[in-house]
Amino acid sequence: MTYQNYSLKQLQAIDAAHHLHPFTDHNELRAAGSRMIVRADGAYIYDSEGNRILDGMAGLWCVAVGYGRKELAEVAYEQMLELPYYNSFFKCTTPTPVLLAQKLADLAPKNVNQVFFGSSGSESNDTALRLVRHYWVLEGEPQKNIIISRRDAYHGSTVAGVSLGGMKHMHGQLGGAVPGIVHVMPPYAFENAEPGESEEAFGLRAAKAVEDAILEAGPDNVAAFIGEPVMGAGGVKIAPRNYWAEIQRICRKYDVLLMVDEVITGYGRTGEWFGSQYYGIEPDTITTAKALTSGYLPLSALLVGDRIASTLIEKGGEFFHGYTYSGHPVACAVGLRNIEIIEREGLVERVKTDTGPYFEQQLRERIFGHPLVGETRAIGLMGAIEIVRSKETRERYKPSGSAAVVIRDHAIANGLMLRATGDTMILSPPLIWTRETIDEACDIILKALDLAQADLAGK
Ligand code: PXG
Repeated sequence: MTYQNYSLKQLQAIDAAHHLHPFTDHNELRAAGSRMIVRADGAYIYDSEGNRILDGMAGLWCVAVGYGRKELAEVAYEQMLELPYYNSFFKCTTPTPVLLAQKLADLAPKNVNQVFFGSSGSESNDTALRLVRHYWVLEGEPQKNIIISRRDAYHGSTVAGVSLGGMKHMHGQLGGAVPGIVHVMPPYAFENAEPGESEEAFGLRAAKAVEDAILEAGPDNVAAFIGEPVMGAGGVKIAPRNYWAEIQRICRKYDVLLMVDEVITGYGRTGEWFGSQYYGIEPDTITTAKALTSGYLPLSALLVGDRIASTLIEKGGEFFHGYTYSGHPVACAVGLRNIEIIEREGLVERVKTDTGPYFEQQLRERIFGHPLVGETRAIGLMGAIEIVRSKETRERYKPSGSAAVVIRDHAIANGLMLRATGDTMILSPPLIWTRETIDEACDIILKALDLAQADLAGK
């Protein structure tokens, strides 16, 4: 029996009876009923009521090549018939993870040549944390185990992911984080720069917060720094241009490993294959997931730099870590073909030279002028719109986050799916978007802003 035999109301009732959604107020959802997305094609998703919605979030930052790619379905089908599953434990492996690892090593910064597979970004951040701490044990410095992260960082929802992340509300529900993780100021100029402070000065000050934390803990106790090249779920917070080079300099100075989380920025989003390349850094670990398969199947890959890899291989013995689905043959087959599509269609280059700059320009020239907007910013196809009550003072509507939700709901009702996080609207569309799609999205955003302005009058 297929879902088409059920009415929306029936599906919503079954959903309420049995299905716990992620990041959800379950009581509130049960009162409202969920939105049922039933199919998708290219840049559009369709709900059960027949509404066509332009997907400004690429699913959840992942559907890089857009929906309805027959060749991804075919490659999965063929691999399932040939070999649906075998593991990579006990000196075995299968062909597709081998070839995908080679491909990723090829695309990654030149110091990064090894790959450890998982099924989600959270899992791969667990791998990264374990690997980095294991590295220092192998190097004879087991006390070097503190990790420096940033407030508002998102590194996943497992215990290690939440601990690495800097989301206060998530820490509050953890009942005890993984010990030894310290959080410092994020490089978020819109809220954290002093009046009159230049972008460059703020970039140096935000990087200095990392250096201060290293010095406070004692460099001999610090294993690594972790950060997203662009903070995604935290609100598309784009660091000043000089921040990452400075972070790398500080890490090298104190012999601290550099871990980057490219679960969102990996595979073309910034207009380079990796955000690390955009910022010209050579990290020791790069966590990736999402666009690796364009979300068609779950797959993540921790890319491991030569420094850690050579110690692991030469001094390691057995590293007691791995997942049933590490190197899943079907997911890796889809990953390989997905990357082939991105290459064949020149999507990374197109984001870099055409759609990315156009997106930034349209946000600035068309959206920034609206009275509710305090700032727009974008990098590649990743953008943010800051919602304010006063453009001049950057005062926000109260309670925090209330205005952005109104705008989001108007945008969805008018045919554009986008996110509200706190007081920031977020866009992270499929890399197949064209200038025309960007125009269409901006038209809807402007309409939603106007409607919200009327709703918010007097608030
Ligand atoms: N790191 C980063 C940078 C992420 O964005 C993860 C790790 C965890 O990946 P998995 O595959 O375990 O979910 C993510 C995931 C949001 C949102 O609200 C963002 C993510 C996941 C769910 C919601 O923007 N990013």
